[in-house]
Amino acid sequence: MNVSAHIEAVYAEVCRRNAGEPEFHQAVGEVLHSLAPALHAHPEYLEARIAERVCEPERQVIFRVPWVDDQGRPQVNRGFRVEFSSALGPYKGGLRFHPSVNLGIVKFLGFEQIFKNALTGLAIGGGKGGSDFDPKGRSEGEIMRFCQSFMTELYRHLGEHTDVPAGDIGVGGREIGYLFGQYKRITNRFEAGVLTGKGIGWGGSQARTEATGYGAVFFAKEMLATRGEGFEGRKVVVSGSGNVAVYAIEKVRALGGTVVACSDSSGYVVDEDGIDLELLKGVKEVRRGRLSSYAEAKPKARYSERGSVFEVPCDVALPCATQNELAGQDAGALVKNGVVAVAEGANMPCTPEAIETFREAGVLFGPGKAANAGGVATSALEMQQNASRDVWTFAQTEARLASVMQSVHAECRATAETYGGSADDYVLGANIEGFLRVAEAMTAQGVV
Ligand code: NDP
Ligand code: 2IT
Repeated sequence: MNVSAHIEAVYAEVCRRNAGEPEFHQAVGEVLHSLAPALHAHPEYLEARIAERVCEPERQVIFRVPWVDDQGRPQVNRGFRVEFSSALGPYKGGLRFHPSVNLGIVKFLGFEQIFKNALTGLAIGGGKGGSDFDPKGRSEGEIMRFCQSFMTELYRHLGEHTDVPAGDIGVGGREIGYLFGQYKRITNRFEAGVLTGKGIGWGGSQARTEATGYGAVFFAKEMLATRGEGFEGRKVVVSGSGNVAVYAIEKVRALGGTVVACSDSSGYVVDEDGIDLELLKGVKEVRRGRLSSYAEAKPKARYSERGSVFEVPCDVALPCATQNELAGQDAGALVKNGVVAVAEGANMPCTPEAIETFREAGVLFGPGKAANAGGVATSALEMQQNASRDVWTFAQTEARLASVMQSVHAECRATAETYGGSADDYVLGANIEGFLRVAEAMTAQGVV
């Protein structure tokens, strides 16, 4: 069989059967187009039609989320949970609350999650969910009522051995608290392992809040180390200013780098002294404000609503906001300014054109399913603590996170080389390694 032609046929069929879902096509395309060497080496996976089967979610749930706003007016949103693959463990992946959420976005995120979770080596399947609810400008009461209504439907699909959500864009510790409270009330069970990202005092893990941002920096550190370099003295640009971005900034600073710029969906701020983390946390986490008020509080910093944060010269770029935020033109600007490494803290932030630009320029590129795996890996560590009714220290948990990121990095390089690529081809390594782990389990478990 001509493997490349077969892959093209599978991809065309996925696009046809999932019309109008461009992000899902993009995520599937990226994985499928890495798989030819793996399918050559493993004809049994071709025979078992693993690629075709893994692109079809095991279950997709779409539901109405009615709630009442502060003015007493009924509101309605749409809720989603796509349970993509349980080959390696219970469905695992975050919930996103953002007005842009639709089925195609949830499917792209769920698909990425399958291979990311496989790379962690921690027995978790892949899933994702969320809603087109927009939390911006909503009161505490509205957020709580929305979360309660969302969970009133979602709870029947969850369970510590079935499906375990966590946070993502628009869902942090506050929302997980309200979701957990409602789950507990409906089921009359304190089932700690049903959600991750919980508060430290009631089943949460130390270092889960920090894990995605820290993990992305650990991954970038490993990439730099392959060239005998590190973060010390390096200029770094981080996009976004949410959970992932804030803790990426914190870890870059701890490793001696300087984060000179970060952003939100309205604009970006440049602070050549290095982003003031206490000020940023105050603006974003405490007051839930806009990044523009960072510059108001610090006149030396420059805030801009025009152009892109990736035009700011840097040695390392960490896109930590959202999908397709870094396009070909941004990649061109980064390369022109001499960027050495790019690691994706967000899911699929770089467009295919941007990735190609980095590849041609020899820039080290860490794809999200490897570079941001630290968040979900630490969620799996939270599940371990819940299952054993144990509580680990921050240092213990961070050390496990660091070692997971080191192995993900090393395995991507080794697999890329085994399958005929350069060790620097993290895209090839991550896609093949993630796929092989899932394919092996799917084959062993039969046609289910
Ligand atoms: P947050 O909601 O905490 O922060 C999101 C940040 O991204 C905000 O600064 C937000 O700006 C910005 N942003 C969101 N949408 C857009 C947009 N359309 N254009 C430009 N900026 C945008 O989310 P997280 O930090 O948790 O998530 C960030 C990324 O990391 C996502 O891709 C997520 O899937 C991924 N991720 C998250 C993990 C986690 O553990 N939380 C784990 C692995 C990956 P604004 O406030 O203006 O909306
Ligand atoms: O994209 C991701 O990996 C997450 N949002 C975290 C998922 C999780 O279950 O911790």
